[in-house]
Amino acid sequence: MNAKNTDFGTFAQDVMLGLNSSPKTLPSKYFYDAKGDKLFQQIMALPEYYLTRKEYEVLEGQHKQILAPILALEKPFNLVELGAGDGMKTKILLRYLAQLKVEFTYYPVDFSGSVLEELEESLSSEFPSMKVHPIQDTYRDSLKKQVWEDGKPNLILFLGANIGNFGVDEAKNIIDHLRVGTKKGDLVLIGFDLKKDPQIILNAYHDEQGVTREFNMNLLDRINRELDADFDRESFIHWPTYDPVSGECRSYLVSQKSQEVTIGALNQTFEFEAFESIFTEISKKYSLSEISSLASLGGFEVKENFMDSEGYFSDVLWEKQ
Ligand code: AVI
Repeated sequence: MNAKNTDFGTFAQDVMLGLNSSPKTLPSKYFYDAKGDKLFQQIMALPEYYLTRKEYEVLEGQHKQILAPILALEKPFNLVELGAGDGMKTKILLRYLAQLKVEFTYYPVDFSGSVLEELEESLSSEFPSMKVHPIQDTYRDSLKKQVWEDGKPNLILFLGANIGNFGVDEAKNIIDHLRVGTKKGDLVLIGFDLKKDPQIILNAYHDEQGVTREFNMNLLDRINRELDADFDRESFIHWPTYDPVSGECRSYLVSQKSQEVTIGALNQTFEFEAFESIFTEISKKYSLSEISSLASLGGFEVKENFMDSEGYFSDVLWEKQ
């Protein structure tokens, strides 16, 4: 995940806004501090958390077909990745491209400078001659600036079901940025977690070992640590829900009693009624028809849905019209 935000002022302000809202809410981007990053690594290896394994299966089994349209142009191109993270999945594509000795420049975009530094290091040891141009920015601002745009064809990657962590309107807004940030013929590959048996989805966010619970609770720990607060994490429960109509998996932290929490850095005390909740994360699951509507909204045509053998996950390839 790339949405780290360690700016103290912004964090404090977002916590203040979220806990003063009704219902209370906290942005999920703040899950990802050093501890949250480690917990997310553990989540990706959980038996219940199928998303990462399924996307690997897609990329490992179908990378040749995924890259065929950009390779068919027989021209140097740009490979732009929004939210590059550790680049583990992308390396499947990079290895194949390196093997073919085609000319391209890789533009990994990530909000975290340290993530980009680590990625650059690991890329230069595995692919010493690859042209890599890291961009430290948000998805949206990078699409506005398009520093990669030089008239060459672009393949833009947005993997990992990260789009699911945005609400419907925000996801549409990102697609709109993709519309503005691409030209005719450009390709976009987006990872979507698909609607499926609701129990399978719910289990992915309610694992037996309790790692996802820790991940959610880490938000309270982080507020305690960084904003001098006194959340008693034992008095909150991790409560994931899944609505099969909207496809929204939503996670909450529910206060088991009426209590007050003081946040020193905000100089404010927040009241919780018994069983009042804090909404912490959305993880939207999509149907194929919802995905094609999003594509047309951005002026794209679906070229192909690359799915795993069980149809749990899809990396969809869109072409700008
Ligand atoms: C990063 N993102 C796609 C994960 C997801 O599945 O929504 C984050 C996550 N939250 C709980 N478990 C994993």
